[in-house]
Amino acid sequence: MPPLTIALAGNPNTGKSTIFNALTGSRQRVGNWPGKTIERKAGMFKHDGFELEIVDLPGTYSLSAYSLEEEIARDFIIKATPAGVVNVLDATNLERNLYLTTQILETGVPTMLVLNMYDQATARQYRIDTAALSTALHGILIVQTSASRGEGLETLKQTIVTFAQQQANRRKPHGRYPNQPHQPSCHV
Ligand SMILES: Nc1nc2c(ncn2[C@@H]2O[C@H](COP(=O)(O)OP(=O)(O)OP(=O)(O)O)[C@@H](O)[C@H]2O)c(=O)[nH]1
Ligand SMILES: [Mg+2]
Repeated sequence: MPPLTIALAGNPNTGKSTIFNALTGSRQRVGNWPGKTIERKAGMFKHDGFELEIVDLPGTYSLSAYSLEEEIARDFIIKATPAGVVNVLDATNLERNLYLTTQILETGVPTMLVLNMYDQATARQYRIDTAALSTALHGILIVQTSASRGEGLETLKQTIVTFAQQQANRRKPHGRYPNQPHQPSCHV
């Protein structure tokens, strides 16, 4: 089976590429989006025997398709239907960043959140109730990172594997009920 694809999405300058580099290392392919002059980066992420393709989407404030970046991000999420979206947010500016999150969630594509720039949020003495945010978003997986300092990246890698495994199980026929005993079929 080919590896699942996960898209990294978020506002500009939230640390997506820093996270992309940390996840994929040197296993990257750089090109352009078809018909566009904007760079497309994809790479392989391997952790705990699990392999995924990660695509670094251009930074966008929304999926409205008013700009080339928004069109690329929107088309990738809606038309290429990745197995999941890892939405990277700037933890110092959650209110603005969560606008894109709501639009991504509306697409119905499984999503997890990364609250990056956590060092900056801590320096400003912001207190973020991650558990409450997760509950408000129906139990969405959330990880806190300071990617440029390498903080939280191990937890992020582990959580991405958990997230991707959830999506892989959803895609398997009968994957939701692996322990259900075989039911004899009913002949009428
Ligand atoms: N303080 C701090 N800086 C960070 C963190 N993560 C990334 N940065 C810095 O933030 C800047 C932007 O990071 P990028 O990874 O290029 O962000 P991006 O989301 O890919 O940006 P675009 O592709 O332009 O949308 C860089 O200078 C990073 O070093 C973090 O957790 N804390
Ligand atoms: Mg980038």
